Amino acid sequence: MGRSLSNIVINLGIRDQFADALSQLGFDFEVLAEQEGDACLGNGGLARLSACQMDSLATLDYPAVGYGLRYQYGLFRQVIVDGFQHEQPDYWLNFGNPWEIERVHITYPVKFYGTVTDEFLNGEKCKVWVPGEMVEAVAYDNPIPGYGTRNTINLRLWAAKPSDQHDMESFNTGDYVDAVVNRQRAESISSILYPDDRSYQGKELRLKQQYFFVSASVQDIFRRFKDTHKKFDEFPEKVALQLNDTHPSLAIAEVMRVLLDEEHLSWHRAWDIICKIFSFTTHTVSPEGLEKIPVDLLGNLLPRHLQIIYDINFNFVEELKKMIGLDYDRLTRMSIVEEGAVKNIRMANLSVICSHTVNGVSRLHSELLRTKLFKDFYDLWPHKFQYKTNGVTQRRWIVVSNPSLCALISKWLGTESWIRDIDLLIGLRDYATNAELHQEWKMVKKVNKIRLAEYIEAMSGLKVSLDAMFDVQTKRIHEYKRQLLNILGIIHRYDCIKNMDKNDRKKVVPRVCIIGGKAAPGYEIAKKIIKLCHVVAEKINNDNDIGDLLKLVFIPDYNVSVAEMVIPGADLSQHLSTAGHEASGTGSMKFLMNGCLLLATADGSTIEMVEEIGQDNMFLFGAKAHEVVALRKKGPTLKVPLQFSRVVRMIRDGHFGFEDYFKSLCDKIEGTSDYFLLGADFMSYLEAQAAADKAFVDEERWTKMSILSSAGAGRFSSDRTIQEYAENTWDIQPCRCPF
Ligand code: OAK
Repeated sequence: MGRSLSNIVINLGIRDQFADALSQLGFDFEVLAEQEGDACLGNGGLARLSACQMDSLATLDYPAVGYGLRYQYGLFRQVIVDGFQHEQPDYWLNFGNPWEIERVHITYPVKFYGTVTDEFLNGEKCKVWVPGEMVEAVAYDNPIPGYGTRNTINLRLWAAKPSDQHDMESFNTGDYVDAVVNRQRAESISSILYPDDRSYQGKELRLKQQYFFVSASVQDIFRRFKDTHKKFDEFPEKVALQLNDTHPSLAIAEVMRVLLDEEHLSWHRAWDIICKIFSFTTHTVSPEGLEKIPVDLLGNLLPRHLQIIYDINFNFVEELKKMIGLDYDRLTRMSIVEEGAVKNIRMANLSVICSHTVNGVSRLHSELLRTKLFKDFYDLWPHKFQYKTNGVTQRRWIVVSNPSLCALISKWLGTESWIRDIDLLIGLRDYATNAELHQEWKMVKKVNKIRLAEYIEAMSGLKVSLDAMFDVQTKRIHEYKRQLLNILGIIHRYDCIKNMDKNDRKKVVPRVCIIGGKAAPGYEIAKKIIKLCHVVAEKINNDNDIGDLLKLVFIPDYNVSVAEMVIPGADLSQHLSTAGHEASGTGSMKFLMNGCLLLATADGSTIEMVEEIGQDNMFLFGAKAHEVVALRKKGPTLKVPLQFSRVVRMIRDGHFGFEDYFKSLCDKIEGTSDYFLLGADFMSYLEAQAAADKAFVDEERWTKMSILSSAGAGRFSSDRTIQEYAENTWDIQPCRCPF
């Protein structure tokens, strides 16, 4: 979520009154707002997408509730020591959280472990789960006010507390110390966010977190429904559950369990409800990214849920056999249960089978889902598959974070309505060549560059030139996002400048290259990329011969509030994922809205950006998604450019020191190991960079491209995404506040 103060007072329409009131008390609003810490309750794109979507749901008056975990420790704080990433705990609740309302009376018991027995109720056989452990989920509400509406929705986060019944036995048997330790174990469920956004380690605590979150939320949903409704037949009309990736997909088994074992519906009726209420969005491209839960782990922690999942799978496979016959390969692929040395539950298969709609997050992503990841399912149920290209909220990413641009856009469009109706941004196109707008547009960029330059100096002591192109790549560090390609490009640029004579140097476009992002604590290669960035920066920034022609800065601890400052100050932003690997990407949308030019591969949502703003207004490069497989097949016969081999050699030869440490990194991108095709895309990348340089020196052209970038950003508002979900997936109407 990042910070809340500015966002909240702006959405409530009381920012100026609030600032006045503060100034009467002797405080400056801007200064005060900067004091707020970030709520970092997620890892990256997936979580921030939800935050944007909550803002849109509230603004568009949809009756929605967001559920999540109230982690005591959010995402680690990244500290850089000698160029190496270190992780420190983010104890964000240390000074309290003024935005949350603790609902002491809204608590639910959450059960774990134990056994399942068969019992008879009114002559009917039923299952009874006798749990081995119980904890209490306490609700903390975080209000999300919409913009220009009185509608405020709720983000309900659950914290784990020991239940009064928790291990009472140990107290009774006099094992006092053990009993207290066990109570602490309960609190540990919501204590920490797993900082690795993609690898599933089959850890019990993670599974406990997922079920804790799901169980409390499902109980809350049933309680609310039952407050006003008697018959479960109405449930699908009133409830739509959106699975944001597979992380909450245990909800399927949980709803089924409640309907069967607690509400005593027949399997047939319960299953009918399940199929009508769930929809699933996947946010990943690679099969390895799909979550699997070891059967042993699940069976031990949630024995009844495992039974239910097996039953769902049995029915599904039987139906499937009727449809496709005994095609065992396909049956094996589509089964929810993965056989093998370790038996697993495939949460994605469960989600696809039980959801009425499966969404991808960009058009390309959806195509990859239909033709690769979920091909078998698409062939069976083509009608389930849709896509909703992601979007971000212009309230946070322009109005809050770039007030000067916000004022400028409103002035030229003659209205503030674009803040709720983003399509109006297109009106800026009419002034794309207007000299007066150009002047003002450049002024706004300059103000934001000054703010960013001051931050860089305060943080690193490095003074950067405002005349230089501010070239930014900020996102989680991943091999597929290819921060390494950026660094290799920077080394190449450095090497070229070093070999230039005085005259040629005069033609070099000065650059300040900014890289930022966190690496998962156990992701060694990603950590090496961070260190490489630092050693290269050290060399370049201290080379007096280079001066302002090139600077490299690593911005530590990239989070929402850092992004709010970095994005408006960027001239160019880089989105370098190997085509076919970024499901959507949302950072690019924030840069685009802020009039920052994009240098990018044709991947995820970038492809749709080209359609909106035109290829001439972006710097596209690299292999296309359909070419990537063929390039990989070429393997050892693939020729890499000399320039590429040269920069890798510079690292290997110790030009930047630490050559032993970087050996494994270099090995990963040379020869047949270059899975993400840095070598194959290198020349095309350098050409795109040269095109960016050429455009930058033509100020008029650059400014026009920048205006057209903002003007074309309308499609990438989360308002559009949410509207599409409301209409095509959830079938819900806005619900306006009557007063
Ligand atoms: C994280 C863990 C598991 C699966 C997916 C993710 C994730 O962060 N995915 C990201 O989701 C964003 C929002 O849809 C997309 O923009 C990114 O491309 C995608 O990598």
